[in-house]
Amino acid sequence: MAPETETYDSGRSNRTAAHVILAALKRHGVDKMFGQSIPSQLYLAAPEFGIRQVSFRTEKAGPMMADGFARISNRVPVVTSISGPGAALLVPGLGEAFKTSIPMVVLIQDTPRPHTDRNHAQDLDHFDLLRAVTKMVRRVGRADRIDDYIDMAFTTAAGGRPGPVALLLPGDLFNDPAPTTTGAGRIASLGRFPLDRVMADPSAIARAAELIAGAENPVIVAGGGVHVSQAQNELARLQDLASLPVATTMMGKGVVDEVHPLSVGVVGYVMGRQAASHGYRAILERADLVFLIGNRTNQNGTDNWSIFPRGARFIHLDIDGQEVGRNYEAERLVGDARLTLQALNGALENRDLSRRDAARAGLVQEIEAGRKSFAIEVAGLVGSDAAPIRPERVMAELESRMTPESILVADASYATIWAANYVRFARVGQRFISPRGLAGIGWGFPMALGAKLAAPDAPVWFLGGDGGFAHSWGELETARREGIKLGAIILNNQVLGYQKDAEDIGFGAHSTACHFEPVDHAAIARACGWQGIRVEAADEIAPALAKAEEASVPTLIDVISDPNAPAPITAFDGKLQVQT
Ligand SMILES: Cc1ncc(C[n+]2csc(CCOP(=O)(O)OP(=O)(O)O)c2C)c(N)n1
Ligand SMILES: [Mg+2]
Repeated sequence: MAPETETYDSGRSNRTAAHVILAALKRHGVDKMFGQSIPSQLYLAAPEFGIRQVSFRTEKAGPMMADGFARISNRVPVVTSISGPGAALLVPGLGEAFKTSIPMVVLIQDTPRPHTDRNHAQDLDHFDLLRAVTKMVRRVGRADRIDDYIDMAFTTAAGGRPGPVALLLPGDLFNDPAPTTTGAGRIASLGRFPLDRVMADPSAIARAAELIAGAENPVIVAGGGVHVSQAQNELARLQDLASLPVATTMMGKGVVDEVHPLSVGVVGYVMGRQAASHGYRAILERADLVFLIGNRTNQNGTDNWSIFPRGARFIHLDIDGQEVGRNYEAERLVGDARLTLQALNGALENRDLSRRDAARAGLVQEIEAGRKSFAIEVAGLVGSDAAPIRPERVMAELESRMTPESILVADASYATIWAANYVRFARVGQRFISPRGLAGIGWGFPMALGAKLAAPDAPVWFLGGDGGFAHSWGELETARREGIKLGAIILNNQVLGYQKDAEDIGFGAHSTACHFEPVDHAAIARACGWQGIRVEAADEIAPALAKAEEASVPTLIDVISDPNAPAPITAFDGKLQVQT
């Protein structure tokens, strides 16, 4: 006989489809849903199932908070929304999650079944709306299929290459009586990712081991897929076993210990003069073998597909075979990174690695020399007392407060680049989160709220520009209401910095949108119940960070920062001499 499950008590006549949905979610380990009251029937019944609502002020924050939560917890979050306007506001966050392979299940209250295609108040074609930003969209037409569809949604979101899935639930469905058959006996709990670990072809793994053992100048470039797969320890083992220099993309930052003697930091479009990886271009340029792991080989991660030499061979390990060979013809390792690296390490243990062993001392020396010259190059900036404040100084102060457990979330624009270059992560698997899927400004703050929900005991810092933060001010109150305590640092340079600098370089002028009127973010924060601290002098940064740590409420530090401080983007090098 099928085991009894806690799905719902089908014997009670007042049970509805809403209860069936909640029981299925509970079975998948869901204990919170990101939403704003709708679908009401779900939220009103949710406490019965031990599921609570995490609400927000702007619906676009929902999937962004869920994204931050998923990246830290490796759990599949659930987001809910109303049809039409609410669904439209899901698109930006879903787009980010789709591009960066972060799963979530989105439940959208859709037009009631009797009203389809009659210009119902908030009707939209949700299939077309969501097609570009989801792995799957389905409409659930009958209460007796709810468990089928919820299970399918979790399987699709968390399986293979993870990503968002949307279920459209007609508004009248929630009140349908619970069918007596559905769900009974189901025990599958599918709310974690990666859902199914599959290993790459063993013969391809053997060939990869041979290539690595025989290469003169191999290099690993690890991406966010290593975090998704939780393959950090296997990568660390590979780095040491085969004495491989390991670089990461922005998404991959933290997958290796960045102070390990064989770690070269973040590479890609940020290798300009004052970048931490500036001195390591040679390691990439002379590579005869590039091992890409969980790496989309996207524009920024490859600096316009320019950082690898033409003659290099590639090994590419990814869960999505479509990514393998997209930009570089490669030995194909299609599978889960953790499982495949375990097997690869096993294969390498049985090989002659004397060539790799012999290369180690030279590499360690080269990497150490790069670190030293970086430290000399940026000493004046990280120690700068200038006002307005240099972002590099802010980063140095922040780095000194980071613990191995700290999570740093940076918004798009320069904040990501400052953090990636100037805050080194000295722990395997430490987390840096940044919206690199669409590189949209304004995603970072809600992501930070979600990250803190996933790791309530970890210190969480958010770093963002003033332009991007204006996209998400509304969520300040959310943090207070939900009891989310974090530190937010705003680089208040009164300008769309990256945008302005790119226009100045590209066109010799910038548009009128780039400069803002002064904004007092500390006052905005205080108005929402935060501790708000304005910092105008460099020596005020450290005390402000300490106050943030000590406070019982979240703290915003509004740093009046230098508008003429371009981040070390390679393409910007030496091109912004005159800055106005
Ligand atoms: C949603 C969105 N719109 C536009 C852009 C283009 N963009 C890239 S950086 C940037 C400026 C961001 O300014 P701010 O957040 O103040 O950061 P700063 O560069 O000044 O540190 C803009 C508008 C973007 N990335 N995302
Ligand atoms: Mg700015």
